[in-house]
Amino acid sequence: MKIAIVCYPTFGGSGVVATELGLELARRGHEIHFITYSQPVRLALLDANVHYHEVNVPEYPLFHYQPYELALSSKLVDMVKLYKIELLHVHYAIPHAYAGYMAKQMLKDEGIEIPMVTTLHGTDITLVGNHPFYKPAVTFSINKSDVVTSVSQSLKEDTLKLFDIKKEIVVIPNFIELDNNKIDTVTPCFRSALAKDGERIITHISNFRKVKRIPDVIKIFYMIQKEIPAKLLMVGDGPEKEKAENLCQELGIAHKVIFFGNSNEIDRILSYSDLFLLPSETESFGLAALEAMAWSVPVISSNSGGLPEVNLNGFSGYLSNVGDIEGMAANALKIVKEDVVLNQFKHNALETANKFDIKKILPLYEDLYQKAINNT
Ligand code: GMT
Repeated sequence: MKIAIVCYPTFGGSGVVATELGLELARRGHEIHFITYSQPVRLALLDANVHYHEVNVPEYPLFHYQPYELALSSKLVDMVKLYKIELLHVHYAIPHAYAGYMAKQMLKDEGIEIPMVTTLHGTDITLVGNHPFYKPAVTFSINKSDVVTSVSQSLKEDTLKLFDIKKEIVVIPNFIELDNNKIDTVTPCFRSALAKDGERIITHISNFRKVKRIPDVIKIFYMIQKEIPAKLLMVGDGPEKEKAENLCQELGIAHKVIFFGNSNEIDRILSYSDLFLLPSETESFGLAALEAMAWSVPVISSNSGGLPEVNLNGFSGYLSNVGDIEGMAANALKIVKEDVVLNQFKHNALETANKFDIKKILPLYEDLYQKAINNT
């Protein structure tokens, strides 16, 4: 199949999922065209089946806001015609489903019918899309998609609760490439650069937005390090990062916390980690938790959104109510205090991640694409 993938190219779950999906589809022989405003961070263009087309938005002084949707829909029309693309898969409803629908209409005018699959990722529904300023356009473009998927059952339920959706929503969970984990990263000398022998490594990875409850991460770690020797690795960047650094200073733990910023060394960092913290306000899926589990790292998370579908309470880690930092710290200590317990949780985390192996999930998308193309 010839498939166009539209996504956000930045660090962030939906872009990562879209990129990994496209790369695996390309490995399986499909021709993939990424169409976005810059090259997706995890995309290396070394494959004959992978193409990248940049959406350019020329600056014009009259515009206070440059019209990205217009440029994206025009680019989609041009690329569909040029490469005879058979299907559009847009990730994150805003504004991609809207631009995709416009492209479909323009193509229809020229006698070209192309199906559009829209994948809902989370904040496009629960935070941004739900805003009254966007809601009518988001509802419209979801209903006009030929196929709608969501990354968890919980997100499906939220979508049906918040929007007047007439389309069926198919749940296809996010996935992980487990084979990657064979890479030779577990080099003791690197680990010792981060933590001394006997110190546990606790990790958090996110875009440091409010929804991630970054102060909770720091406070949970504060309680952990009072009981056992430990280091906290904070990976990522975003609006809450500076406040987090200040909080570490205030609590007197700055020397035990390393802030990495955005990193391309996620696999290496996770390979050294003993525990992953994700106390988010809401999380439609929690891809970062799954990435941790794929490196045998147990997860302490909140129980909101789709997290209980990924992190199994008492098995791959523990779940607590949002904001229950005492409970999260106590659960964290239950896991990391004793080697024997930690090793059991590590084993369980990997076993749980296996359920989300890309090899199991990808055929679900292929089936869906084929049906959408056949029905067009
Ligand atoms: O909030 C983020 O981490 C970024 C956001 C995105 O779209 O890039 O993540 C959402 O999509 C991810 C991939 O499907 C999910 O794993 C995240 O849980 C979801 N974030 C939220 O729901 C807050």
